[in-house]
Amino acid sequence: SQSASTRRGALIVVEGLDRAGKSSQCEMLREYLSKGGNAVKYIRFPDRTTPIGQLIDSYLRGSANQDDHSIHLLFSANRWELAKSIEQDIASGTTVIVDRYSYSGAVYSAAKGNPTLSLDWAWLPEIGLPRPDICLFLSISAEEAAKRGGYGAERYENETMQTRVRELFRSLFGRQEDIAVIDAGKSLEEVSIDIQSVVADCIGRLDATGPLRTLGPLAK
Ligand code: ADP
Ligand code: 2DT
Ligand code: MG
Repeated sequence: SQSASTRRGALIVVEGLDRAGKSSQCEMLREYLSKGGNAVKYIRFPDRTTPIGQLIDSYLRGSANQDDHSIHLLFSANRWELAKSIEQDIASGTTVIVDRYSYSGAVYSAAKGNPTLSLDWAWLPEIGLPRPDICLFLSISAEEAAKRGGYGAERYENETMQTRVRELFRSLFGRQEDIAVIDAGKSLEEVSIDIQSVVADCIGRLDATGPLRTLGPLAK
């Protein structure tokens, strides 16, 4: 059980396109916070280890096909199945760093151009999930990303998808709060320092923020 004086952890999400540097920065942030004496966990979505995650993994690798809506709901279910454990960690004082979240969820599905899978439809199953205290969007140009290597073999790792995803991230982030756009075209260390300052600020405001909130509908 939790004592009344336990300060809750922060929910920090890192988002961005392929090769923006999300996983590198999550690891650097984990180390920075941990050295600062914070209890910290680093998780990622999709979590491919659960039964739902294994279906997602097969889909992403191309060894299984799924209806666009069905796979979308599985990605969301994969967050819902971990929601309780995230809430418990936060309540017990652990800061949770999340590599991709609902934002990728809505944007990648909507980028397919399926006429019955709009960004607004895609957002609905995310409503009620733990709401990030801050979402760091690692923004990088297509040119800079290309310098970091070619596309992998997974579904979505192609120019057409990435271009649509970039545009949809922009429109989604115009309709959500607590988004910090980070210039991810700088060096690993420079990006890390920019992230640290935004995160320190977010953690400093936690008492004023109050308890962990839930994701709400998209603004018009
Ligand atoms: P993501 O998780 O967003 O796909 P990664 O962190 O895996 O990105 O980084 C993709 C590649 O780009 C890796 O080879 C990584 O070392 C490199 N990289 C990441 N950040 C930078 C940076 N700021 N400058 C140069 N290379 C980077
Ligand atoms: P990585 O494991 O390399 O990050 O790629 N995706 C992710 C979705 O389509 N919906 C989601 O909800 C999430 C979290 C983005 C995972 C790929 O899966 C996509 C790239
Ligand atoms: Mg990654």
